[in-house]
Amino acid sequence: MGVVNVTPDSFSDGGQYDDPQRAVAHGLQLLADGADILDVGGESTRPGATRPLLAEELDRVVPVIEELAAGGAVVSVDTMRAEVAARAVEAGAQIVNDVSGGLADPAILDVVARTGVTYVAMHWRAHSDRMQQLTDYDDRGVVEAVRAELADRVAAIRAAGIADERIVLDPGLGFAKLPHHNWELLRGLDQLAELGFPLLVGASRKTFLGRLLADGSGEPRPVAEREAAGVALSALLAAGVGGTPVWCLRVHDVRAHRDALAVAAQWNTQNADRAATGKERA
Ligand code: PMM
Repeated sequence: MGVVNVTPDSFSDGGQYDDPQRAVAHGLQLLADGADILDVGGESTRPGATRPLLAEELDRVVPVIEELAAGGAVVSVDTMRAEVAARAVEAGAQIVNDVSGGLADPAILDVVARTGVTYVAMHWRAHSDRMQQLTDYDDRGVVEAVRAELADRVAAIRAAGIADERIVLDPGLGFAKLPHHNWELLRGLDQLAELGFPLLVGASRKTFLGRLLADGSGEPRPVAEREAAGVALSALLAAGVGGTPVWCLRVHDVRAHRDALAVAAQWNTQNADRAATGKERA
């Protein structure tokens, strides 16, 4: 999944594609680079961000989705608002990617149920101005807590009439998480997969990677210089190192992450071949 942020203020690429034509051109480039899905968003969720008005969000995403979907792309809309989801689906989006998992605007679940699109529900606790005050995961630990909170969201999603085959779950890296929480979640993906749904992971360019690569004085690595660490992580996740290959990786530099997927696929093929040969011998 390639990211098309039509925002002036996203932490990863804010302001680069906030004009619709530039956003469409970027989406087409991501497709050429090997993206299967384009995730078009008009609201920045960086820590501390203030929300755009509904009209602003619509103006940002609808024309971009219309054009990309008309060209045949599988488009996902990254929104927490029911109205934006409805208009995006009308414009051709086939997936609603809701970072709030239906908590910010519960009516979004009715839109998804009515339109029959796929729904990505991310683990979330509050809007960006407040989320980093909500990083307490008590004695259960972050993996158990996120699993339980996602299970609650699944119950609400099912109650709205959305079929299991259309639900995807996401641990929400960087959302109400401290750096070590993100690593624990990545190591615990198999426990989240036990809920029975495909997993989407968005690690690309996030702060926990910047902190991992901090310089000697503790200054995090700038956003634009975190790509290689994200690519390494994609290779591990795609190879299923944590026990569960993820269904979808949400990334900015699609070409580099595609290379990581090629490495992971080759790795897994060779392992499968060796296992088969071993069986024949046995
Ligand atoms: N992260 C961001 C935005 N949308 N959607 C999903 N499903 N998962 C994520 O981790 C996620 C998301 C924030 O990152 P950005 O500023 O790079 O878009």
